[in-house]
Amino acid sequence: MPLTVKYRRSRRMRIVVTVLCGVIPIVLGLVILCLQAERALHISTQRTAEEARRQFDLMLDNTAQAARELLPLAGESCSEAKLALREQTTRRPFVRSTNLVWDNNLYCSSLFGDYQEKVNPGDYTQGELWLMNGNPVTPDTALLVYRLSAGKQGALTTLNGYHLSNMLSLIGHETILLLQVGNRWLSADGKVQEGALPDLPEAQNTLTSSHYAFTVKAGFPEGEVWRYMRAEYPPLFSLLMFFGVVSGAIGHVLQKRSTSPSHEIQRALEAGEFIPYFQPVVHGDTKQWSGTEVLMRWQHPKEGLVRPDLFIPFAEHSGLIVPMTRSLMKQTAAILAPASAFFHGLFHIGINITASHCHDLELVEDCREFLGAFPQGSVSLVLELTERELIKPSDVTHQLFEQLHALGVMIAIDDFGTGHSSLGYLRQFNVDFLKIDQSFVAMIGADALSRHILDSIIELSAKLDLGIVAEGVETVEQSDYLTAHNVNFLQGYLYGRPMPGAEFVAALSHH
Ligand code: G
Ligand code: G
Ligand code: MN
Repeated sequence: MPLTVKYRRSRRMRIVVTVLCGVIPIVLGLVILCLQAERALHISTQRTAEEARRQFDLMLDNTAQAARELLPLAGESCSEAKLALREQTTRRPFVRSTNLVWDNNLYCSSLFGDYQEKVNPGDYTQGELWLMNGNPVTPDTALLVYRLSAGKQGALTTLNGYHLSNMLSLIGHETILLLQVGNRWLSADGKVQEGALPDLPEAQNTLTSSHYAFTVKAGFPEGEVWRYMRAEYPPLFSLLMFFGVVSGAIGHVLQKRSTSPSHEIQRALEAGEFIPYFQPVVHGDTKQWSGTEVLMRWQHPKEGLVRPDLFIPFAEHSGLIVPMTRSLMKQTAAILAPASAFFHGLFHIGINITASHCHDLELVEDCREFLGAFPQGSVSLVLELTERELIKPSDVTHQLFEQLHALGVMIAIDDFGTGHSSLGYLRQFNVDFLKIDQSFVAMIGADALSRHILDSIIELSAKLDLGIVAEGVETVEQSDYLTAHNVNFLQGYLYGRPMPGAEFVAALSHH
């Protein structure tokens, strides 16, 4: 049955929606936290790079100042200049050595005095800075050489690499920080390497000095964002989890609340909660059980037994009344067919139908199947159509009622007297029974006028040759009155209340 599949899918759907309600805020929150962590790391590397650039600028200012003071001495003999060279190395904290150059020839050094070495300006980035991996004096310590020249005069001052790598590790104690000069770069471990700066996996920031020919780069190793989140955000993670659970719970509750009546009816139909109750109909003269009206009840798991007035309107509205009635007919056949031996003559079984049953010919098949469940000629199926909402005649309804009659199914107008069906209407649908509404039966013994209306109805049905059933018979007085007026069938609490199938079959076998 398509209803079954639809119901299962929507149940799974509900679980999916609940899980999504819980998971989406958590995922969104994690994404936001991740972006926030990336931003925080980026700000951190930006600050680190700025601070490193500022410190290196200051150190180079100091080194360049030494070179500026010595440049005028270039060309003088080394023995005269060497004291001035040594004074600079002593006075300036970062300067390791100073040298004088004449015509690209290093001829005087603070360390060795007279000296001879070729100077190649091409070694210097922008003719100004050269990052070396050491020199013959200290082969393992990096050096940064600053070159200043004017015509043939030149001065070289060297900055101790120890200070540089120390600065790299102090400023970037949690960050990877690198200093690049030309095609060489220095890391915090004091090693100088050839080539372009490596890419740093997270939050990379590169800054170039506006005063000297160097660049610094700051960044973090792979996975730093996650490490940062784990270190900084545990309280936020707990909060996210809490929101996820609350949101999932709200989603769950809202879905439960938003189940529409028709959805709930669909569920009940699938669960087999709609069951038939049976109220006996007795012969007017003998008071023997001549049949039954099948009345639907909803055995609700929480609400208990629900009366049809409370759910039939919803069932009709959603079109579910058709499969519900089909299920009711199947259950009725299963309950009553095995008891057919207790039927006295032709047993009338009344089933209530509504206008929705008359839109197509499906009902014919349902009735055929129903009758097929009983021994041939043992039952007469009576479809009760309430007078309160009459169906409109059309090609389909004519066909439907013709085929029903061909099957031997009878038609009763239920609650007769409460609506306004014309004689033409009764003839058009080939009506077989009128069920007098219980409000008229209740008038018996009241005033003369009410009794007059009742008498007219009985008279009318006799003239039209229609069977007549009086509903709601509660007293012996009513029963006697109706019998005296030749009402063929009686139904009411006086003879039996609507009862479950097993009880009805048991009572039937005793009558
Ligand atoms: O037995 P009871 O009080 O529950 O019936 C209340 C109303 O519900 C009656 O008008 C009766 O005709 C209607 N009813 C009972 N069972 C069915 C049913 O199976 N189909 C329809 N359409 N109406 C029903
Ligand atoms: O389909 P219909 O409207 O005829 O359904 C009959 C309705 O009348 C059902 O709700 C049934 O429970 C109710 N009923 C049946 N017998 C009596 C009776 O004797 N007195 C009263 N008050 N209600 C009855
Ligand atoms: Mn009825």
